[in-house]
Amino acid sequence: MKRFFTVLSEEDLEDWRRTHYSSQIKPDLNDDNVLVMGWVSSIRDHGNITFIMITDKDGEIQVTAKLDECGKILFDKIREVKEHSSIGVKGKVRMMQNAPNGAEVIPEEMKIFSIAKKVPPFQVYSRTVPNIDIRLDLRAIDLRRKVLRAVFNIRHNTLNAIREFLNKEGFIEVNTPKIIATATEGGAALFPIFYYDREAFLVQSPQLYKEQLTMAFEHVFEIGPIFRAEPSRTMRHLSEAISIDVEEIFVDYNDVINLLERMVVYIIEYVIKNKSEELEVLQNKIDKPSLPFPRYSYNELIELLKKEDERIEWGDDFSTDNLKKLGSIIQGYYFITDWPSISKPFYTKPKISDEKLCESFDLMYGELEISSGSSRINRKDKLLERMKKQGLNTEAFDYHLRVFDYGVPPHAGFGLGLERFLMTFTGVENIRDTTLYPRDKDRLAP
Ligand code: AMO
Repeated sequence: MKRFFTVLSEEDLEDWRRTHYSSQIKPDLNDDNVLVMGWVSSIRDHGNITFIMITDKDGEIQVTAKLDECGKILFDKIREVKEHSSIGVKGKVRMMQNAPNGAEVIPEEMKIFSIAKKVPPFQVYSRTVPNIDIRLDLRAIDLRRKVLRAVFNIRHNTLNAIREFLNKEGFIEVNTPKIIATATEGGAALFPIFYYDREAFLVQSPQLYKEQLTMAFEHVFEIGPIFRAEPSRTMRHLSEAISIDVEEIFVDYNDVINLLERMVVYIIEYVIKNKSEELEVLQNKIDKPSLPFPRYSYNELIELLKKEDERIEWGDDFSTDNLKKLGSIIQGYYFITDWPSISKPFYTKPKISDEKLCESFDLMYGELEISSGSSRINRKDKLLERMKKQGLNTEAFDYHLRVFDYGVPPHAGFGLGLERFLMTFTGVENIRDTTLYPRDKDRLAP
């Protein structure tokens, strides 16, 4: 049979409006007229029958065009459509066991809103694509891949769970400045920026603001960006990450450890309940972790690592090799508590029984640190003393220190890195795939 190549033209939306999403195209709609829209994720041409998969936010719709059913003009037009094009199809639903949700659409009219003019340098159907930079260069298209849509749907669900959990616990959500005057997290480098005629910085952590806000609101949380000038490219560092910051009063680090582990379990239960399909796409079976998570003191782990012939001295932070070793011995979520005072930022409260140690913790998942927190110093003289010990210019912190003249209550809190936390239950190995548009030393666009 002679095939005429249609020159496709792009059409306007006009009065076309979607009547159903893919999730609604089911056998119970058999024979109903529908109008579906989305992007073309695959085309299979078998001569007299062509299958087009339209993908929308919920999933896929199979459109089955047969020459003898839809007529030559429409049939030829359908055969010319390219993957990724944005289209709308009017037609009738027909039961079809092998189609997604057990039903397909028999086309009667089609509009091509936008034609894809290029073939992307990766397949949307493949689970993994070798070079992440090729994907990141065309991230909006990369995000059309099923695995990544599953990851970001789970991310959305995780944020809902966090808000629901903290609401129930009596926390209020706040937003604090992202342009700041001074550093808070000693080791991590700052990004300087121009602020009118002065130098300012992008925030490393909402630490000091969340502490101050507990004076009026008692229990606060923030979900917001933190910026860290990380010199090296690793699978677990971003220059811009999202931190879940929590702070509350009249509690110490043990109380927030309990809160954090309950929150982790709440989120995982929530995701298992609401996002089972997405977890299946990721081929990631997760079990609800049991409470309480194991707790190890820093001193205990130093002993353990020394027994394993690891290079580490008391007072050191764990090196990448040390963490790998720990991860091979301890799986799942666990806490490392009571760190040396010198290894934690100035606001961390030393232990009353032994000032060399502080009331602090990290939440780990194997070798990955996902959160840290502590009891905070709430007395001005102690805070000044510790700042001086750490060689900080106390005058630069005047805006913060003056608050301590007005009775700051005992308080404690933590920061949980959202992207790293997501890695622990999505099975994603590179942190760049738990953030939409990752930033690192070499990447500033898209
Ligand atoms: P910390 O500096 O340990 O603590 O950061 C808290 C958590 O944030 C995440 N995180 C990062 N994630 C990706 N890329 C990065 N470059 C990066 N840096 C940090 C980690 C980390 O555990 N103010 C304290 C928190 C507190 O005590 O409340 C703080 O910022 O998951």
